[in-house]
Formats: sequence, structure tokens, C-alpha cells
Amino acid sequence: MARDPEERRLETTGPKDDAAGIPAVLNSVRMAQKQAGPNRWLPVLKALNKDGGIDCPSCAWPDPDRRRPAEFCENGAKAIANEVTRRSIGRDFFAEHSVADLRRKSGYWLEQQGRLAEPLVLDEGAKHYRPIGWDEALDIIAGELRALDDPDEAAFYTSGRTSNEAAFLYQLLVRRFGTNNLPDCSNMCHESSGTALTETIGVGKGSVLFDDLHSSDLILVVGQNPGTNHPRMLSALEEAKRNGTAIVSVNPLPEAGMKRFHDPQTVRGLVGKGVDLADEHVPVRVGGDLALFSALNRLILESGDTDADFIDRYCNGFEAYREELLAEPEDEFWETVLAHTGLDRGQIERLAERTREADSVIVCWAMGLTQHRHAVPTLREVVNYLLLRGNIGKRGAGVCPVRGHSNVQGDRTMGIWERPTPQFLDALERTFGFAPPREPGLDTVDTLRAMKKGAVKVFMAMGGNFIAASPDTEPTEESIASCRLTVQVSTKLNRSHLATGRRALILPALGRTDRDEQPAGRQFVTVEDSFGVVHSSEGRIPPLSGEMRSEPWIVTALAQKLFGDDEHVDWAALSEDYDRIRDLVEKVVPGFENFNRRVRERNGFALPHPPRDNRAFPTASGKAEFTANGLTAPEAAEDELILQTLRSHDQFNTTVYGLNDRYRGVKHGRTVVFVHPEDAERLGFADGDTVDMVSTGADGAERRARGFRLVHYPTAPGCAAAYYPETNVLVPLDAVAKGSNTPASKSIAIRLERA
Ligand SMILES: Nc1nc2c(c(=O)[nH]1)N[C@H]1C(S)=C(S)[C@@H](COP(=O)(O)OP(=O)(O)OC[C@H]3O[C@@H](n4cnc5c(=O)[nH]c(N)nc54)[C@H](O)[C@@H]3O)O[C@H]1N2
Ligand SMILES: Nc1nc2c(c(=O)[nH]1)N[C@H]1C(S)=C(S)[C@@H](COP(=O)(O)OP(=O)(O)OC[C@H]3O[C@@H](n4cnc5c(=O)[nH]c(N)nc54)[C@H](O)[C@@H]3O)O[C@H]1N2
Ligand SMILES: [Mo]
Repeated sequence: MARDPEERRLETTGPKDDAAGIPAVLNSVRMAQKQAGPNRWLPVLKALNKDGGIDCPSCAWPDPDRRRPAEFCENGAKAIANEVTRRSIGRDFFAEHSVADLRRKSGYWLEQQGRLAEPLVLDEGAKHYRPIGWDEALDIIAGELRALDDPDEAAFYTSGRTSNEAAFLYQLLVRRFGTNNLPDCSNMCHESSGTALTETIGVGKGSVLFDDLHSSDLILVVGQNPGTNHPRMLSALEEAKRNGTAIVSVNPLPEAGMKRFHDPQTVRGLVGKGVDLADEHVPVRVGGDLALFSALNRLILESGDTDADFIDRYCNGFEAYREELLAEPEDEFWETVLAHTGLDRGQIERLAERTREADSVIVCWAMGLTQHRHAVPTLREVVNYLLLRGNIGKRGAGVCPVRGHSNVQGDRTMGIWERPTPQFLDALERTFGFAPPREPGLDTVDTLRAMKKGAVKVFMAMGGNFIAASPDTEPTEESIASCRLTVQVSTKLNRSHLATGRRALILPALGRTDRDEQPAGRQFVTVEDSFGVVHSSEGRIPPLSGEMRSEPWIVTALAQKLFGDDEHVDWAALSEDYDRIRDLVEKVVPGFENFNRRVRERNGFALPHPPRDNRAFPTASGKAEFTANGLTAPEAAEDELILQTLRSHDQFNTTVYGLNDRYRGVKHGRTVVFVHPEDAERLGFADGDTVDMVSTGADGAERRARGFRLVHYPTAPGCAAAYYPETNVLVPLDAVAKGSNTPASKSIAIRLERA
């Protein structure tokens, strides 16, 4: 991936101890002024995350019932500034820049160019995109889809910003067309959580609400960096802290947000000395969490401090689990645990003690747990940990997988899933009267595998940056080149517009902040947050160009081209008035009764969650399942480190807002690799050396990320960290989580070589 010229000024100064406060406020104001100017920016910020306002397009952290005057964070403000920018690009820009030129630019540069303002096509063999009318563009897609021998030769990706309304229509179009090939960003994100939770508690979503966080005795924040990725969560943790909650961070890195927090929304936070959030930091090795939770669970079992009544009434498989966990001789068990976790036994015993003393425990987690080969067993062991002491379905307790994209959870609820349940398909069939395909479709990794074999010929993406977000960048770009047509519905220019099929289309979409006028008047959409609360979002800003279209409009316009006069769905009527889409959602998706009425009520409504609501576990046995998971951890040879790929403070996934990572002390650059000083020395390197990172896939092929600056950093020994997406070249396509097929982008064995 091309490097930005600013990287020549790269500086590193080491990790910070505190997060947010005045620098956060200044940073977001500076960014917004530069990109958008006050006329476009201020009205949006005022409405952000307010009841009846605009849902922040950044993360999926929920909005508290009591909203504060400014219910947004620094990174939400950055996301907004980037979307409401005054800059836009169209035919002139693409006449000036060939695709080959643009491929030499950094992702940061591409993002800075502004909003995509008109539909564009890259003809077969052409060097430049050229403008094309909507009608003609949609004809091309419909023509290519109809020309396929089998609907399964097409794949339809979704990124998690897509609204419920657009997602519902999109999956309807795809299934009406005849395939379940609906890969999405969730496949690379919380799929492991969904898999493990569905298997054990019967619902693949989190079981806590704000009130639980505020009243818990103990909150573990595991494999998550909320200071950067869910900054408003820090305010919730601060409130919990004031109520006496103990907070423990389990992370190979000492992340600034978990140390000291200055809430930028309060005077106290701006001028005071801040609040120490984490009572304890547990510096686990990358991938050591399965061993850590197994050890905690063994200690709890040995102490006899379990909730026997809960286990008896609500759980299945306890005895078998207990036997298996206690089977290994103590010495051998602890030897493995200490090797996998890199912790000392005292610290693990202390955490077990805290757990036994707490009447209510919540475990929050994100990508640090989901993106490993053994992610699913790790998360099942987290569930065991909570079940042992009855910490599900009571106040202050539960599972809290903190979602990434602002509507990734809602998209799944709307049916964006390559493996839909029979109940969902039955409901579609009942409502629309056509027979949806029943065979499971392709997820993200399987789509890439199928492309490699030439089995996917048309690829369409509703948002996102499929190429840059996916693993194994180089082979991935080669695979997609074999498609006959690739289509990107996008707001901003990115790598996926430059690594394309033989023919490619860019369709410019309205974003969350843009005003959406349809024949029935101004429309709003709905989203579901991390706690399963559904609420509305209504854009405010006049679109920069009359050629941008809403996602629901794009889907229905394509459907009309594809199906003509469709006896099953009146597509044209649906995009005129989104209430009509919501009426259909109500018929298909459980929990959406009186959708149109309830979503207009204050703060929206919470979807049912049987384990949370009444300790009902809709698993096969009707009970919560204990599972035995064994002990595994990522393996590395003597001269290797386990690399995790993570986010800087100045990016949203593949969108790079700037080249700084304030909390980790990095300025003007992203090509750094954080290594423990002892590892660096052992491997013969010094702080500031320029190195290549090299990984090897099961195919034996070597993968290389070139020219990174080695930075001494207090990560757990044996581990390294570097930013995504630049490091996706190192993640072999075959390195996936068993059970969820999620790329193992948090545990890649790498070797360092002098560049
Ligand atoms: N500003 C901003 N907000 C975002 C995003 C963004 O890019 N920018 N992305 C959104 C999306 S889609 C998502 S999914 C979330 C991601 O939110 P996070 O999961 O917080 O994101 P990552 O940067 O991948 O951070 C992973 C964290 O896990 C730790 N970690 C890595 N490996 C391990 C391990 O093996 N064990 C443990 N215990 N910890 C480990 C890392 O040190 C790091 O602190 O954020 C969402 N919000
Ligand atoms: N190595 C490594 N790889 C990872 C991860 C990791 O931690 N490490 N994390 C994974 C995770 S958790 C995720 S979620 C994926 C993210 O994968 P994606 O969701 O595919 O990627 P994004 O970078 O969020 O997509 C950004 C693009 O979305 C488009 N966009 C933004 N807003 C809108 C909108 O409102 N409508 C439309 N139509 N388009 C819009 C813009 O064109 C923008 O360039 O990456 C995954 N890949
Ligand atoms: Mo994500």
C-alpha cells in the first residue's frame, strides 16, 4: 500500500497515560474546520446522537437515555467532519487521475479528496473512470447479473453503516435474485462473538443495558481499546466507577483510555486531574485469554464459590465441563496457563478473588478476542466464566460484545447473513410469496476463496472497503481482478475503487448526515446499537451533489431493472416512503411489532433478549450451555513474534483521518511496529531500526510488509503490534477462526528482517 509523503517526518514519543480532555476537543474542532466549515458541521454536531437526531456513523456505542448537551466524542466528530466535507470529486478529477496514478496514493490521500459526486464507470481496458448516468449504470449491473449461469456466481457485500431499511431491501433483492451470498464486515469483526454466544446462550448479541454497566460490581474490559474506538464508553465506565464498580483491563497494551480519563464534556473533566478508570491492568499475551479464563474458572470451581442454584436451574453440561477442566494435574495446567498468558499466578489468583467477591460481573470485549484462530473457544470460556457465578440475566451482569460499525448489529437483524435461519427464510416466503434460496451462501473469506477460483463473477458492495479490509491484500487484489463486474456503492474514494474487476462502477451514496428527500417527503432511517436498541436517524445537510442517491433508492432502482414488473415486491413504492419498508420489516423480523409507531417514541425501543429479560436460553437444550474448550494459544518459533493488527487514534477502519496516534505517542506516520525492548534486543534490533515484517501462510508462501520503524513499546513480551490495513498483506487467507471463519488478524506469527 502506498505511503504518504508526510511519513518522512515520523516521530515517536512513547505511550500516554491519559485520554480525552482539551486535546480531544481541539483536535475535533481543527479537523472539522478544515474539512467542512462551520455551516455544514455545527448543525450536524448539534443533532448528533440526540433523540430524533442523527445517529453517529462512527461506532455502535449506545446513547444513554439522559442525553448530554454534546453527546459525541472526538472520533465521532472526525467521522462527521469527513462526511460533511465541502470537497467533492467527479468527472474532472477522474479525467486528471488515472486508476494507476491513484493506486500510488496513500489511503489517507484518497480519503482527503472529498465526497464521490456522480456515478462513474471504468470500462474494460480503460485507464480512467468516466461519468455514466444512473440509468445506464443500473442497466449494466442488471445485464451482468442476468447473464450469469447461476445466481451463486454473484456476491453482495455489506459494510456496517448501512441502515436497517437499506439492509432489509438489499437482502430481499439478493434472495429474490436467488442467492445467500451476503458476505459482510461482521464476518471479519464480531462473527466469533455471534457464533459462541448463539451456541451457549442462544442469542448472538450482548445482554447488558446502561443500567447494568452503571450498577455492576466488576467490569472486565478485554481485548478492547475504548479510548480510541468507543470513546463514549469511557463516560459510562466513569459513572460506574463513581458508583463503586471495580474495572479491570485485560490487554497486552497499556491503553491510555483505560488509565486516566478526562471527560471532555464536563468542566471537571476538562480542568480536573481526571479519573483513573482501571483498578488493575492485566497484561496478557496476545491470544492468552483462553488460558486466562480457563484458569479463573478452575480457581472458581476449586473454591466452590459457584452459583449452584443458577447452574442447576438454567444450565446444561456443567458436570462434564467441571470434570474436563479439573482433569489435568495442577502443575501441568498452571505451566501451560503461565506460558500462554505470560502472567504470574498471583495476578490471576487476585482476579479470581475479585470475581468471587463480586455479586455482578460484566465482560466487555471487542477485536482482541474475536480475531484469533481460537476466538470461538475463547469466547465460550468467557461465557463459562459468567455462568459459573450466575452472571447472566441479572442486574449489573452479562456479556457485552462492543460492536464496531454503527449499524453492523442491525444489518444482521435485517437478514444480512450468509447463513440465514430457516425461521427468517420462512417469514420472507410467507410475506413475499417467493421461495428464497435455502443453501448457505459465501461469507467474506469464502467469497475471496471463490473469487480466486473464478467462481464469483459479479461483486457488489453496499459501502465499505472490501479490498483493504480483507486479509492477504496481494492475492486478494489478484482474485477480484477476475470478476466480470465490480460495483461499489460509496461515499468516499478508497482502495476498492482501484483494485477492481474487468469492468467497475462507482455509485455515489448519501451518508447518514445527508438530507434524504423522497416523493413522500423527507425520510429518516433506523439503526440498532450494541445494546439492541433501535432508534431513528435523520440527515440534515443538503447533499453536495444532485447525483447522490440514498441506499434504499439504489437498491429499489436496481431491483426494478432486474425484476421488471415484480409480482412479489412493489419496489418503486418502497423507496418513495420508508415507512412502507418498515411495515415489511415488521412482518418478517421478530421484535419489530408496531415498528413505525415505536421508533417515533422517545429514544426508540429495545429488542427482546430472552437471556437478559428472563433467563430464558433459546438453545437446542433450552438451557445455557457449559462447553469444554481445552487450552490453545498462538504459536511462534524462537525468532518470531505474535503480531496483532490494530487501529490508531486517527482512523476509522480503512479510513485514515490523520497520521497521528496521540495516545501511543506516534506523529506523522503509520508504518511503525511496536515491540517490547527485551524482544528487540533478543532479536538483534534497536528502537528506530527500519524492518520488514515477514509471515508465512499454510501455503508456504512468504508475505512481507516493508520498511516499518521498530518502536520500543511496553507490549506483553513475545508480541508485537502494528496498524491495519497496512499490515493486511501479512494475514494469510487461510488463517481464520475455527467456527466463525473470521480472519485471525490479531495473531500472526512474524519474523523481523532488517530492511
Ligand atoms: N475511532 C474509531 N472507532 C472505531 C473504529 C475505528 O477504526 N476508529 N472501528 C470500529 C470497529 S468496526 C470495530 S470492530 C471496533 C474495534 O474496536 P477495538 O477492538 O477496540 O479495536 P482494535 O484497535 O482492533 O483494538 C483491539 C484491542 O485489543 C487488544 N488486543 C489485541 N490482541 C489481544 C488479545 O489477544 N487479548 C487481549 N485481551 N487483548 C488483545 C489490543 O491491544 C487493542 O487494545 O471499533 C469501532 N469503532
Ligand atoms: N488486519 C485487520 N483487518 C481488519 C480488522 C483488523 O482489526 N485487522 N478489522 C476488521 C473489522 S472489525 C471490520 S468491521 C472491517 C471493516 O471493513 P469495511 O466496513 O469494509 O471498511 P470501512 O473502512 O469501514 O469502509 C469505509 C468505506 O465505506 C464507505 N462508506 C462510508 N460511509 C458510507 C455510507 O454511509 N454509505 C455507503 N454506501 N458507503 C459508505 C466509504 O467509501 C469508505 O471509504 O475490517 C476488518 N479488517
Ligand atoms: Mo468491526
